[in-house]
Amino acid sequence: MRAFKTPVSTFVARRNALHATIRTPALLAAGALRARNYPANGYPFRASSHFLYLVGAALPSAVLWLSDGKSTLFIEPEEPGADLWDGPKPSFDSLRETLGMDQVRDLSELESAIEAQRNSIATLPTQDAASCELLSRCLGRQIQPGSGASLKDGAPDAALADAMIALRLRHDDAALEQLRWAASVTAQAHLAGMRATRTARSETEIFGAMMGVLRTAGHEDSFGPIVSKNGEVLHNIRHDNALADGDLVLADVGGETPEGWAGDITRVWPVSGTFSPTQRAIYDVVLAAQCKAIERVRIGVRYRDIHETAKRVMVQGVRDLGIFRGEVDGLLERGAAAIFFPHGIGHLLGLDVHDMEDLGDRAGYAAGRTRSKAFGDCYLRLDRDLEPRMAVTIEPGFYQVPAILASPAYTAAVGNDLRRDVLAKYADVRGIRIEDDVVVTQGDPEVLTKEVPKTAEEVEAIVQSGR
Ligand SMILES: [Mn+2]
Repeated sequence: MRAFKTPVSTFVARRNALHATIRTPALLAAGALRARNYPANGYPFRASSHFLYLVGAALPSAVLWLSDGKSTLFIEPEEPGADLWDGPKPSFDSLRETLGMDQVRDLSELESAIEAQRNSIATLPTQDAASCELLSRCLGRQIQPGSGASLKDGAPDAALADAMIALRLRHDDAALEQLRWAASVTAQAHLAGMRATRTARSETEIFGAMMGVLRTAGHEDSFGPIVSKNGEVLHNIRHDNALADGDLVLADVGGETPEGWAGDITRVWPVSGTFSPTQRAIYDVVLAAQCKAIERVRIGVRYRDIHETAKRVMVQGVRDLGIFRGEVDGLLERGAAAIFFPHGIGHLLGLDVHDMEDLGDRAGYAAGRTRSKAFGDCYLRLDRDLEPRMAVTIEPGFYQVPAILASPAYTAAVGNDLRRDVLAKYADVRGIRIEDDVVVTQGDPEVLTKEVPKTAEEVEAIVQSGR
């Protein structure tokens, strides 16, 4: 498969766009290597997404300094003897050229180089303690690993965060090319997972087939892969169950390009190659909600309204199966949707699988909008009016979560209009979710992940073809 590389001119253009909007100097850390079981055996390095967006290279411990329209990269110098283990590193001069920087300097010079501006520098925290310590020392204030909680309106850090969000919300051409590539490789992984199923005796064999496709394309995974027959455990990252005919497999897996851009697809398929009638009935309800929601991904549409559309289609469909009784409007008002669909319809997608979630809800929620307090809706990660070139996921689901079904807090308002006798017939449906990656365009939504089919017949045919 073809590989895609973003030209250095794009990174220069992104930095220039940021220079043009920020009024204070900015310091952005790539993040540091983290030890696994002893210092010399580290976790694979994944640089901060803000750094990757602006620099395009994963350089452990590097720091990008933006001031007076100039971009300077501070990096760790080569340790004597490191060539033996790690091979030679590029020189400062060659890095300056390949990354289009104004300067590349030794990290040990950072503190003195920025000292005069120390009190006016904005930053965004990374996720590791060592980098936050470095930033704290350089800036003379406490920087803690990021969750967005520390961003206060009006402060320089919040202004920098808003400037990054303004850039990263609408993807440039190179970013869209990366997202299409991530989506395509991710789609191939799902097809491989489906084809591996008939001969697989456990979840881990399907997981391995999917990871093989990602790794062969040079991609990492963009989040902890979910490949499970227990699809009702939403972020279940174990893959050690044996599989049997009658089970459904839920795979929520995404690739990440070498530059860091994410794919994110969920599909559900039957281990036997054929959905049972009850599985098929629920599958078609989720699919109807997903297709209807994708159709609404258009400029100016409020993402929360797409969430509401999906809830309505789900409740209508579940009611038509006899699991709910009563009018759809009344059921929705009483919180019926969250009993089986207790999460949001999706999220922003970009360099992070939940793009810019390190900034809290600042990226996902438009100014003046806040999370709902209602169960289910409180997990909606995005509430903006859609703009061209935004990438979002659309991923409704149906789950039978015992803790939800047993809790009056979630079910009392619906009461006997939840027909538990009818629901009992659907015991072979634990969790079904269908997820695609979608870009907002001037016209019809661009479904990046359409290479992997999703009608029940198509999915069955692919699983059966793997026998
Ligand atoms: Mn997702």
